[in-house]
Amino acid sequence: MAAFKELVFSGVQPTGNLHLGNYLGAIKRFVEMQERAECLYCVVDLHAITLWQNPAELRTQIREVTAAFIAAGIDPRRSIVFNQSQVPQHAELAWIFNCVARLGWLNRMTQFKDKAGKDRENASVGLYDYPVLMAADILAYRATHVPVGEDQKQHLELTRDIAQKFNNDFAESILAHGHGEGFFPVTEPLIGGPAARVMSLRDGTKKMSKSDPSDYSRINLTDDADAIAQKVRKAKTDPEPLPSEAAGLAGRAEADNLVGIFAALQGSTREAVLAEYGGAQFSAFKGALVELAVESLAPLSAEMKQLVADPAHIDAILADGAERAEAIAAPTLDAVKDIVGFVRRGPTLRAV
Ligand code: AQP
Repeated sequence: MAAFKELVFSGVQPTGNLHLGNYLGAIKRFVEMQERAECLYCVVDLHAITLWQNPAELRTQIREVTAAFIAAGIDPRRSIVFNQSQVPQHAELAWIFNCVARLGWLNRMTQFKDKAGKDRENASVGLYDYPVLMAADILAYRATHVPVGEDQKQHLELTRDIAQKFNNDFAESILAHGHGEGFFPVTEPLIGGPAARVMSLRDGTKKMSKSDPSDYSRINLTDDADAIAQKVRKAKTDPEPLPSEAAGLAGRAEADNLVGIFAALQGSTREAVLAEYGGAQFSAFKGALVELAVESLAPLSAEMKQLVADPAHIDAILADGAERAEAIAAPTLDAVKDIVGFVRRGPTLRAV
């Protein structure tokens, strides 16, 4: 396999209020990755429309997610921040990958089953094809690392399968075009930390999610101190005090979740949190959690507010990012077209 330059790609859908799960499982880790490699962070609006979106709200939400990226600490001069629909290579590569991916692979995707629910026949074709577009997002940049929450693990396995099948199916052509062995990297998922799967505050067995009908199930990045305090105080718990060691969280989903959130906000581990709060009642622990969450989220939400008040500035960040993203993706697509056997556009009749 050829050596690939370390490059990070990840995306967030502009489909509603961003919550603590999106922040701790993904965006906070995006910021950390900037120290390590070249990073592309994408507002995946093509993914968003796999479920119907109100057009005016979609535009607002694209700008809000961009603002959240910047407010969280992503530097748009250092990292490439853009929205997917401005870079046509995503959709173009997705089509080619549609012809590489197998139906059987997509039939196994649990997110489609969850989101389509019982009304499968009525789901959009895009929702079914979502993981193929995600593979195109990542591989258009030949990204080597993808930081995501645990819910995206299966989709990343599919990305790896698509990369490997493309490399195998076109092995001779890849070599003939001088690309060495393996045109696409087999991307590494970066899933981990204490908040890889933040759970609902109302039910420790369900993922914290934008689409949960109860606003009390999640902490939104734009919630003020009062809302955060109310939601944490109402969060479901059990009657036992906190254990002193992480093993004692087994079978206590809600306690495990709150301790994981605390650890991720603090940049520590469950063990470190329990070393301090082991034996404490939830009333005391929740008080400390509210304080930590407000202290972490208040500056973020204040900066988000400021940024969204200037949409022209956000649009300029996105335009700049799209230009830089396309400069990487366009040569990849040209090479893919050569490898697949397409005739690329040359001089016109007038010129020959
Ligand atoms: N609960 C979570 N815990 C940890 N990470 C999470 N992510 C999402 N929920 C959690 C991660 O956030 C990134 C962006 O997610 P997304 O908006 O692209 O898609 P999603 O997973 O569909 O997000 P939601 O909020 O849960 O929306 P719905 O309600 O539509 O299902 C990804 O890296 C994701 O792993």
